[in-house]
Amino acid sequence: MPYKLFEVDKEIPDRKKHTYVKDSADPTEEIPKCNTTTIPGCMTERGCAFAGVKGVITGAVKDVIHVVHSPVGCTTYGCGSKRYPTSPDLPNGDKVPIDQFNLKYIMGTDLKESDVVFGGMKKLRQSVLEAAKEFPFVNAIYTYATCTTGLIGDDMDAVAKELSEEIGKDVIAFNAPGFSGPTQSKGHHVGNLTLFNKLVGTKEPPETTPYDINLIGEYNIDGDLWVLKKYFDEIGINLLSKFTGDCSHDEICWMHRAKLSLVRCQRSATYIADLIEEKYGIPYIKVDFFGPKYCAENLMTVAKHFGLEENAAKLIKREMAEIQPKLDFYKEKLRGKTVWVFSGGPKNWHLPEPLKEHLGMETVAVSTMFEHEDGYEKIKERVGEGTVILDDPNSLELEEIIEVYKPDIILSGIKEKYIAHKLGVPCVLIHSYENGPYMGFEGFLNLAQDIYASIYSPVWNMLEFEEIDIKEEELGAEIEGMKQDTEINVPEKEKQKEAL
Ligand code: CFM
Repeated sequence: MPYKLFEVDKEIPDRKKHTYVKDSADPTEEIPKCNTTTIPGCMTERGCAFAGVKGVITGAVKDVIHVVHSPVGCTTYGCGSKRYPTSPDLPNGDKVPIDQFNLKYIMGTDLKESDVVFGGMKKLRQSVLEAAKEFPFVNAIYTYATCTTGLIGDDMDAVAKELSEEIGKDVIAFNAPGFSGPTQSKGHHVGNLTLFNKLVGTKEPPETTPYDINLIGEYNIDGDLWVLKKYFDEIGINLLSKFTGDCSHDEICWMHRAKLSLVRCQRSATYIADLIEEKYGIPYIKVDFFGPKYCAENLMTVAKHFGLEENAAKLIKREMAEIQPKLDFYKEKLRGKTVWVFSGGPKNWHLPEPLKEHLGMETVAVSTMFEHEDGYEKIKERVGEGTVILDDPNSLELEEIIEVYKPDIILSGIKEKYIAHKLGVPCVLIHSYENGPYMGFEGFLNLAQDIYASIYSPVWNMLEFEEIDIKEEELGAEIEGMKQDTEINVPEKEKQKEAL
């Protein structure tokens, strides 16, 4: 049967529709149920819609200050960002004076109870003015709605419009309160729409060439974008705008002047490519630079668009010759090793084929936090028979996958890493990377090296797992004890309340 219910999900049978096992004999077009609210009771790994805007789309822009309109918790949470480094250089020759400013600074309105009762717009105004004063070099101020302000109903657009005129810089409001969608994916969408509606077409680039492109949905994780930039520079293609890795505010404003858009992360950023095509007639190509084969094919496709295929051929030949001996070494060591890939979405269809083709590794399971139907179709196409494809896994399922499928390694994020380690399984981070970049020719070699180093680390042979055989009666006694504790504590709490 293509759908599978995990042992741990016996009490929540609704989870069955979210787990599909690839079976080519299955005549249906089925894929896991996805892009819907997490089933109550599941300890999900997902983020919220606000995280989707600030943590993914806008957090990489290097010359803006972010003001989160929230009680302080969301601001602190909003501090955590992807590992997207930036260079200080701006298109007009200026430099951002604080190194990695986008990773280091965030501001918040610090809402209190009275703001919730009487409205928070005054505080937003005050905070934006303070931000402008504190960081005079920024070229724009981005503000964010959160659950609290979404519920109060503060008109952030009105405040932003008024302040843009007052400060003389773009002040933009992103209206994606945490609850506004089932996952961070909703925030990606809102981020795209807001940037398109408010910025694209509002400024002109200092100069243009016939080889200008928008590189969309590339966030420069651990330097990925810089690898691609090096390739495009050599081929003769100019990155007019980057959306949004190592990007400046102004670049977004002149995205309408490119000759072609490339969409790298197709989950988080196809929206803006569609809108730019519709309004300005700029075509776009969906691209994949993970793994040498896809990287070569896609560089060639882009180069052909501009009649620069000779340059691309030269680059591909040289790069392949350089990495091949090392790839052969890793393939020798990693052939037949099994892997479970767990990312937000796209990396689940980017990675299984290159891992198989270039390293001989078998993907036994893939899971995503927020992928949509189109992504699951790509995943289904690119994984082998019997691979488990899982939507929005809960923590207990993660453990069951490890115990049942016994992958040799897990490629995932930080939340899963230590579950894996506790179960004696190595893990390489593929969201923020270990020793990236992981994209392009040399990037794939870095990934191979990290996988090799993790699997072959001597530490796994030093672990000793003690079999703990908990008898049912003992477990019963333990639960009884816990119940008693709660019972004892209840009247205590009541007493405390009365005392108040
Ligand atoms: Fe796109 Fe990304 Fe991803 Fe993503 Fe992400 Fe990411 Fe990811 Mo983590 S933008 S959807 S929201 S490729 S942070 S760099 S790794 S979950 S698969």
